[in-house]
This record gives sequence, C-alpha cells and structure tokens, in this order.
Amino acid sequence: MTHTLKLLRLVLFFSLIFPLKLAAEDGYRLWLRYDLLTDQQLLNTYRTQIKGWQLKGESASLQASRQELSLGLSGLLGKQIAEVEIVDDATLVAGTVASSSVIASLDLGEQLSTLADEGFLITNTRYQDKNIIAIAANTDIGVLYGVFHFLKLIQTQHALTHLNIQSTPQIRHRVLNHWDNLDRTVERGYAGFSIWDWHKLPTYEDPRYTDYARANASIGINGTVLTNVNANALVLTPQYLEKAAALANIFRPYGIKVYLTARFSAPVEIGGLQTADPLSPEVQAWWNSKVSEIYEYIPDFGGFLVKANSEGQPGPQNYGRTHADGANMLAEAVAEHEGVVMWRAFVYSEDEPDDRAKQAYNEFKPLDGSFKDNVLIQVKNGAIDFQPREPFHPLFGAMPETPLMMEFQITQEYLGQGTHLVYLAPMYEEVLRADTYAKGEGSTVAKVIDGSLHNYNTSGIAGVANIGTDRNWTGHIFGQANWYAYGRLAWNPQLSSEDIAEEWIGMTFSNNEAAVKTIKSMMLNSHEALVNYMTPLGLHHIMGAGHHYGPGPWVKKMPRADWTSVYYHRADEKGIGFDRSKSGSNAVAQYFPEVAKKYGDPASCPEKYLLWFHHLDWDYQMASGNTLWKEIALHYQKGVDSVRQMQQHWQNVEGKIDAERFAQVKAFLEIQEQEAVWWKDACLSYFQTFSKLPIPEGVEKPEESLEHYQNLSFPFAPGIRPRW
Ligand code: GCW
Repeated sequence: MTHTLKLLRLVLFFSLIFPLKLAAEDGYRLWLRYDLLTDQQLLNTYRTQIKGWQLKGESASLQASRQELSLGLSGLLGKQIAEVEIVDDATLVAGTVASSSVIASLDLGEQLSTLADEGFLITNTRYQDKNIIAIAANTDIGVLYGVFHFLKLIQTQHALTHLNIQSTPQIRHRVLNHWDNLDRTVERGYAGFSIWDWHKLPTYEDPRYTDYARANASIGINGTVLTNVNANALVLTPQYLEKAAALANIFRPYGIKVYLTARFSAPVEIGGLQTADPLSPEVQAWWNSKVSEIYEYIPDFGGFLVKANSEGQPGPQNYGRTHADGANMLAEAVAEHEGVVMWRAFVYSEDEPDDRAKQAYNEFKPLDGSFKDNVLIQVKNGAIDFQPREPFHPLFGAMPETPLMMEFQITQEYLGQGTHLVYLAPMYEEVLRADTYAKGEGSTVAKVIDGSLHNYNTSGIAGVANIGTDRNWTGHIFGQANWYAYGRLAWNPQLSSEDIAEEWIGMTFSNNEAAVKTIKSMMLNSHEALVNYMTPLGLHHIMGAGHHYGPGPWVKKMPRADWTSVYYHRADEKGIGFDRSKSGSNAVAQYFPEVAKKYGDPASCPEKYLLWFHHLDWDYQMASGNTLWKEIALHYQKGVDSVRQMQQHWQNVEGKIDAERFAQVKAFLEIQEQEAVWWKDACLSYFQTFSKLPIPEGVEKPEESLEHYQNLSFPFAPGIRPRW
C-alpha cells in the first residue's frame, strides 16, 4: 500500500469515528451552527424542558419553520427531541391561531394584537394542564421569526423558564442592497463574486440561495435588491426576469421580497424609445407595461431601487426634471402592485462648486412633500460617503413629509475591505442614536427612520451587502458579524452593539465566558481602532483613489476635485481640516440649531468630528493639552497599538474555538497590523510636509520615505481590473 493510500485510509477511519471533530469549520454555517451542546448539565436541563415539538401547517413558510426547528433542535439537543403528535408536558408548540389548534386554544388574543404582521411571542404557558412553551404569531412568517429566535435562546444558552418575549420589527422594509453586476463582479465586494449565478439560473437552484434566505430570515431581513445601483437595464428583460423570479420563489417562504435596480435610461436602452423623460406619456406607458411584466414573473416583487443623476448614472435631470418627477413616475407604475421606490439621495453635481457634503440636502430638502406615498428616500448615514466615521447626515430630521430610509454600508469599502477586523455595529449605533433635534431633544436618527418621529406612512433601512461566493460568505469571518448586526439593528434600531456582539459570538464561536469576553472586547474596540489608524479626529476621504485601498492623503489629480483627498483634508502650512463652520462652507447650518451650534464651534464640537467641521492650526490646543499635531500623531499610534492588542487577545482564544477560523483571523490580524502601521506612516509623513513638526515622542517613526508610500501600486486590490 502506498504511503498516500495508507494516509487516506487513516483519515477515513478517523472521520467515521470523529465526524464532528474532523469536519472543517469553514464558516459556511454562519451563526446557524446548531452543534450538539457540549455542556452536559445544560443539555440535560434543556432536554427536560423540551421533550418534543409540534409545528403544524403546510404553507411554505411553515414548512421552512418546521425544517429549521427540526434541524436546530435535533442538532443542538440531539435527535431524540423530535416532532410529536400529542402535546404533553414540555412540548414546544409553534404556530398561528389558524395553523395550530393548540395556539388557537391559548388565551393569547390580546398579546397577538400588538404583534402586527411580522412579530412573534414566546412564552411558557399551560395547555390542558401541561406546561408547554408556545411560539405564536399572527402570520406564518412571524412563526418563522419566532422559531429562529427560540433557537437563538438555546444557542446562546438562555434559560427557558419564565419566558415572556414579544418582539416586533420597528422598521417595515429591512433590505440588503447587493452591488452585484450581471457579469458577477461585485462593486466594492471583498468576498469573491456575486452569489447570483445568472448563467445556471433558473434551472439550477444552488442550495446556497436557501441558506442565504435562512440566514437573512434569522435576523429579520425581508428584502433583497439583487443588482448594483450602478445599474444595467438588461436585468429588466425577460431573460433575466425569469432568473430573478426563480430566486424570488426560493426566498418567498423566508419572507424575503426581491427588488431590482432600475436604470433610469432603460426605456431608451432596452425599450427602443428616444427618451426616458419621466413626463413623457410614452415613457410612462413603457414603465407601466414593464412593471406589469415584472409582476407576472414575480407577483410579490418589492419594487425598485434607483441611483439617478449621481456619479454618471442617468436620471430625470437629464431631461430637466426633478428627482421627484423621476421617483413619482416609477412609484405610480408600481403603486397598484403595492411596490415601493427607494430613491437614493446620494447625489453631488458634476459642476457644483459647493461643498460636496451640502449637496444632497440642498437638492432634496426643497422636494420634501412632493413625493408619492410609496417613495422612500434612501440616505447614506453620512453626507460624504461611508467614511470610517461621519457625523449623521443632515437630511435626517429635515424631511418630515417624506419617509427617509437609512443606507448603511456593510461591505467594508473604506473600513479595511476584506481583511480588517472591524465590527461596525458601534458605528451604526453612533448614527442611530445621534440626536437631530428635529422635534426637540430626543429626536434621534433611529426615530426618524423607524418613522415614529414624523409619523411616516412607511419606513425602511438598507445595508450594502458584504456577501460573495467565498465559502464563508463574507471573506473575513468577522464580516459575518456586520451582516448579523445590520439585520438585528434593522429589526430594532434601539439594540446595543454590545448585546448584538454577545449573541453573535455565542452562536458563531463559543459561549465560553472567557472567550466571549475577549472576542467581545476586540469587537467593541475595533471600529475606534480603525478610525484612529486611518482617519482620526474627523479626517475623511484620504484613501487611495479608485480602489479606495490604503492611504492616499496626497491624491490630488482626479477628474473632479471632490474625488481627491486634498479637497477634504485641506492641509497647509497653518493647519488641517475642512472648515464647514460659518467661516467656511457653513454645512453646519444644515443641522438643527442645537446641533449646528455644537458642531459649529471647535470648543464644543466633539473631537471625533473636529476636522470634519474645522480647519485648525497645527498648534491648536486640544482638551488633552496636546497640540493638534501631537494629538493626530498619538491617535495614529493608538490605532496601531490597538491592533497589536487585538492580536494578543486573539492569541488567548486559541484552543477555545476551532483551529480553522482561529487561523484565518490570526493571519488577517497580521495584515491589519501591517496596514495600520502603513496608514500611520504614510499619513504622518505626508502631513508632516505641511506641519514641519517632528514626529512626537511615543509615536513610532515612519519606516519608509514618503515617496515610497506614494509610489506603491496595487494591481491585486479588489475593485480595479488589472491592466495588461
Ligand atoms: O462609495 C461610492 C462607491 C461607489 C458606489 C457609490 C454609491 C455603487 O465608491 O462604488 O457605487 O458610492 O454609493 O453609489
């Protein structure tokens, strides 16, 4: 027998004996791992509390719920926890009043009435003198959400006594935006290619699509925009609609609607018309008939997402019309099918010399009240572009008559792309909790987007997906946490990033107390760490041009000034920062007076936003007593130090989690450390040419010359095609 053959036999032998130990933990199962609990005592307790389960009903969503419950309970608690016909002590019963006679017989009417369409309740109760656990909802989808929540309780080792959980999503449309192109490249995607395999659809239904739907349903995401906002009209042709319909069929049982991006010039490009003018009757007729066609393929089609007159995309302004004219035309077409139009406010004009941060507000605020009921305006969290840190967008709170959606980026375009461990929930939280003062104190961004502040007729939130064909879905294992956290915050924007992290770690890695504590502290500090080593104290948009990878504060030759770095940091002999106060662009005036006052004065402006709003001298005295120059340098160093600390912490997790995922994260942390040093060195070397001040004590000297950093090139960086 050859050596290899012997080895193979050995591997086979062991894989039969220890199947679980040998199964590679490649991250594919995300947070839905359902491995048998290893804590015997806990396992025994759970086994006395759930001896069997019942989930009746044949709808597709109830079948999906049953499959999940079966998979989850038999996985976590062992195969003996099976579906039962007779409800006995310690039975778990899930359903609606319509699907389950047991649920119908319980006195839940009052509680159910508060749950709306998608909410659920989980409670210990009594049924015919038996102690049971009930998962109840008004709809089959609510049952599915309840099932996922219940499984999470076990995954995170929660007590199953005294349960009295009621949960209803605070936001109506909770969608992912895929920036997936039809050639399967993903704009700003760092996890491989698009998971939509257009070539093999509709006949081949990759099981990954179902797992995608399960993962999303488990966190309450109820919509997905399949295609890039830089849109291709071809997706609206029958060839593609048939494929999109196949996806919609797979997602439907999981409560997920399909949306598409509408290229505004589609009537010309695929419709053969001479114009796409939204006020032209033939254009309107074209869209109406296109929409009817789409609904034939996808009866519950969610609607359109549109990027118009932004970064070269066509739009109503090409015909002298407004954003409202454009959005309303599409809204009219989808209205009778209960579809919506998500119209992006990410606009800045090609020839507008005004501060780019002001332009979306200037353009959209005057249109408040002129959009149809089924239009939502989708606003990025900040006024520039998903920077590592931005103050909240001034449009939030400023359009009381128009539902505003939040657009967060989950993919880490400016946040370390595929290899930096950055937990984004604290950043989302910072924005959601920010006070707009639109209706006095307490008018948080969260209340704007959940619709409660202005009584919007509908509400929405979008996250630009970080999902791709990589086996673990998101490239970086910790990228999964950002997908997870986005969904959780979309369900309830009041949740804390810390609680979300704890849940995710327990489900994804381990419930070992020490491991949870260590991983949690890494996650919670990671965003601040990145801000420190990339763009401390309110600096922004100083990354490399095009691919946006790495530092590029020197970038100054671009087709337009507001794509350069020098436009944003404005470093000169005197100081650094963008003056958006009264003496500068006065962008602060777009905020309500309380906020404007606070941000408008360097003395009261939070230091984290200081150089976003102010141009200050290098020797400006910071609260710490340090000069601005020293403080900037110290922040860069602190960022680097934090990454090194993360590396040490991660080392403590070794052996407490599986070796495969441990190794990936460890290797990525090495990359992150090198890149943090690179950011520090490149930025400080460059800014030093203006400040003419020495690198302060306590800050490691740059390893290379400025020219070295400026001459680096990145043929492998995702987002650009290699040049031959
Ligand atoms: O952040 C910028 C990205 C573009 C993106 C654009 C947008 C889809 O660099 O790649 O295009 O924002 O949000 O429209």
